[in-house]
Amino acid sequence: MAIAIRSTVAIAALLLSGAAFAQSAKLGAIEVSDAWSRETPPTAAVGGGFMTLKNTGKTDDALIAIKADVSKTVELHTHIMEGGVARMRAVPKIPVAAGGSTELKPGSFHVMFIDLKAPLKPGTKIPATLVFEKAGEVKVDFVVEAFGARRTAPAHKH
Ligand SMILES: [Cu+2]
Repeated sequence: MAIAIRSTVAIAALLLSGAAFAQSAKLGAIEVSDAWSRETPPTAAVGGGFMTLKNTGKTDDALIAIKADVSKTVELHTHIMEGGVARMRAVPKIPVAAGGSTELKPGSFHVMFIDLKAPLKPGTKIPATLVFEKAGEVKVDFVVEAFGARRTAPAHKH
């Protein structure tokens, strides 16, 4: 019981801090951090997933798929400018260069949860499995944040 209470407090503290959403997973050369999503209105059919992918190895890798039960399908997307209009487009993979990192963020590469089974609620988590070309599968939880809660620029380090 004491443990359950303590962990609830820890989660609340994390949410209130607004910065350190310490969702981190690692497999081989690939590190996944700061996986987050945004709450959706009741009528929304889609939601986005964002995170930072780091490749500490010497070989280029790429995110090639993602599995999650939160929606009927999940796609990898990017944003492109077409005639001055920003559009989303599905991509077969999101590259993570050797020794580099790729940020999935609004207006750029992102994960798209399509045909949500239920609205995404702040404070909940979306369990998912990322599939990399070389590193294989990495499990990660996307933390759902309240709409407007998320910074648009990288967080300051304290
Ligand atoms: Cu999209």
